[in-house]
Amino acid sequence: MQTVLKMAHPDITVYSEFLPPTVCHALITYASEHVSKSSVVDSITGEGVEHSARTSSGMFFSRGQNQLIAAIEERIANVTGIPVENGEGMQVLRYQVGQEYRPHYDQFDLTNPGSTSHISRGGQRIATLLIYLNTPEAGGETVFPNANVSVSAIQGNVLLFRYPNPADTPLTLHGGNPVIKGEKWVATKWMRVGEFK
Ligand code: PD2
Ligand code: ZN
Repeated sequence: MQTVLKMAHPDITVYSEFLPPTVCHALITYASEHVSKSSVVDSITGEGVEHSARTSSGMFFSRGQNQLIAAIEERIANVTGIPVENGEGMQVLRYQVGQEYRPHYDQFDLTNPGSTSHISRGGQRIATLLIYLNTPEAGGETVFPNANVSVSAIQGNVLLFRYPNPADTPLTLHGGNPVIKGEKWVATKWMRVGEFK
């Protein structure tokens, strides 16, 4: 594993070769049998709803679902310094041509009534870690439009960004660019300030 990008504001790190291609491939193979349309959190009810801003498909692993997932979670805890218990279940996303995740914040908006039920399970999110499971032929970069940063999806690479400080919020706006050619597979881990139950 090597650090290929590190910046302070926003707090972003990119590592290469976090996972070997064989493991990336195994995750894609398993997930491709289990994906369904992705959702976003409804601001009023807090429930997951389909939305044009997020057109991928995905599936969730529960924490420690099997030995492989537990080993990856252990590695994530080592790299981030955030305990395994603070992580939400790992999500694997598939983006086909034209699919995207428009710019958003991963932290919950505390002014939305729909955030209450999410906050009750471990508090606010403080960090996001994305593992790129394949390399799309074109497109699919993760972008931070307010910071002018674009991270290419490269198999095995990891993007970690932290947002513990509300003052950094505008800079952590981020999105997944539409895939132009091929597919994009990515594993997402959202981490909380406390234990996620
Ligand atoms: O897949 C991405 O590049 C992406 C972009 C923005 C994923 C997420 N957000 C996420 O899972 O929160
Ligand atoms: Zn996000």
